Amino acid sequence: MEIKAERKGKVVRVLINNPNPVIKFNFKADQSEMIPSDIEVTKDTTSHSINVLLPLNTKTHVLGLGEKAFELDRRRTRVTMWNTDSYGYTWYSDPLYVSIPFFILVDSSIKGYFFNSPSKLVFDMGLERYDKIIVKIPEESVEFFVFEGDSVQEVIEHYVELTGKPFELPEWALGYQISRYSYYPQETVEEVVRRHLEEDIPLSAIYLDIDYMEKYRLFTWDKAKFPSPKELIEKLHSLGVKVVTIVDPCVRLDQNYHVFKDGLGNYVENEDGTIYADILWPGLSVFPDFLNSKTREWWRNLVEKWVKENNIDGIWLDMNEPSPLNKKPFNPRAIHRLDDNSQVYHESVHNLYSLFQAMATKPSVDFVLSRAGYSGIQRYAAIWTGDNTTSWSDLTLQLALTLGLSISGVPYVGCDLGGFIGRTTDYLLLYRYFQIALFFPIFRNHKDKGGSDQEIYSIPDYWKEKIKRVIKMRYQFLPYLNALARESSKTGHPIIRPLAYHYFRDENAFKINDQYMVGEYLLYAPQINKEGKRLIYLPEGKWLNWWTDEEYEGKNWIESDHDFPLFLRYNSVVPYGNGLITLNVYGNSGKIELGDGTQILHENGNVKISPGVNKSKFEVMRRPNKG
Ligand code: NBV
Repeated sequence: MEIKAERKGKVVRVLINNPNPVIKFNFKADQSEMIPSDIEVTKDTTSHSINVLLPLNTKTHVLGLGEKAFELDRRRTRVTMWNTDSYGYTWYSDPLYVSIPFFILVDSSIKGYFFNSPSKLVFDMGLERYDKIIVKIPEESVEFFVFEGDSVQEVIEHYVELTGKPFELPEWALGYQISRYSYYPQETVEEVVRRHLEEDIPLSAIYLDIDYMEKYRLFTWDKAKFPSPKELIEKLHSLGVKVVTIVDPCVRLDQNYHVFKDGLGNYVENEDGTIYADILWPGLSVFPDFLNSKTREWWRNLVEKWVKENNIDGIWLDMNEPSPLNKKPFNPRAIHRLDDNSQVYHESVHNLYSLFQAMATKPSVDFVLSRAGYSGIQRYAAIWTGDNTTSWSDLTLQLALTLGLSISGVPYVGCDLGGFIGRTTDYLLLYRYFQIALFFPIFRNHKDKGGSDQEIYSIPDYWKEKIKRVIKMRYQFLPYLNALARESSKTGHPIIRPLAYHYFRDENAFKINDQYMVGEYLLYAPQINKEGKRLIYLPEGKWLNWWTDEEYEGKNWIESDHDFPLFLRYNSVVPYGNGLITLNVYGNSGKIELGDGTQILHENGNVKISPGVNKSKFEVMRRPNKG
């Protein structure tokens, strides 16, 4: 076995044998490097696989690994990277839709590890061997990267530097979005939007699920249901509402269907050179080979035409694990043709399919929401956590999933508010979904076909008013969320963050899965149980109750039955409000760059706004505000 290492700055690349990864991230080493002494590599000659072992001592914490239905500290878990359609998943279901083979070890030092392989990797974080992490790679060669840093944030910065900066999230994508499998016909879509607006429920976007298509053929309208889509979209736009259409990766195999015919030569094949076909919504379907740049160009054009012709604002990528129907796996021996004309089996690149699909889609549209992904997906798409089930245990699971993705380089994340699967009249639970997600970057209500209505206008007015209040509250925080989205696209810093992201020297922080930081200035501890009462951990430093201005000394536990337990960190500045922006300042320092680039500097108690900006848009509020 041959092992080499090379370095650039704080990033080391380790090469075992002769890796030739399909996705090549831009890394130019400028010096050779010793093999890190804590890394052990073993080889299994019978299964042609490699194991990479790292020490796991009693104090080591493990963060990252993306969308995993486990506690945020991944110690004592064993997870597999294999993008999977996981309808109805629950706590500890594995794998789910997204694979991010990147984790961060925190003990006396802080290091990130990224295994650039889209095949079925297994990460055993101290189950098989109490004192070891074992990464199992079903291949004879692999490259992995080690990122050094003085903080968790710095390690994530290096990882994002390598795998790509997040795209610029349009501001509207932070607003309230609604969806249903499926709204139709056209008049109903309009009515759903109007009902929201009539009830004074802010709304930024509506999603059209698969029933808008003619027999589920991509890039078509079912003219019976949607006789004049352009007019519909124009009307929705005039109401201030954007439109996102779903697109699946399946092209109906049909000689009379123009997309199928035009795309010949661009589909995944069988070993014998025939086109690989399987059953999906449109019946027998074929799959674009997104790993090939010619196919991506063909697809990019299709999306561009679709978006331009109809004035569509966003594309929603579903089933892109990729997943044929009925839990049937995508043929592992299907063939992808790469740009250099070499061929690879699907099983060795499975986890890359959605990344390349998103890469082919994003250049034609401002916003992409994807179900599946691999490292780098942040450059092209936001992620939602797929088909969750309406239940109390799902609340904490959604916190773990969105925070797990956030700390793995994927900042734009959300879940189906209310839960996708299931019927319920438990409106308290629906309310709790909105409460936990108050600051989730993607804030979208979505429901399955068999589920009960969960549009806010359709529920008893007591709950309607309460949820409306949450949505309106979110809109007050949009200047802050928008500033954080901007920060994400420049640095990869997540918008919502587990406590351990900032407080990695605090043992408690690693065990808290149901509180999160919003940027570095706000700490939120959503109510997650029926009683609406909970314990909250405040890390070191001083904190201020956002609502009452009460101050607390950190490294302390407090109890709260407030509906939105929210705390402002000492030394901060938080912009708030959706007209006049109130700059909430606490302590002596802090800075923030707003969505439009305005710089706000809080220094020695003074607040400076970057020159040339109309100051009358802002007011300064010193906290605590004693009157
Ligand atoms: O397109 C229908 C659904 C969609 O609503 C959901 O969000 C996806 O996760 N889709 C899955 C396909 C089948 C669901 C049963």
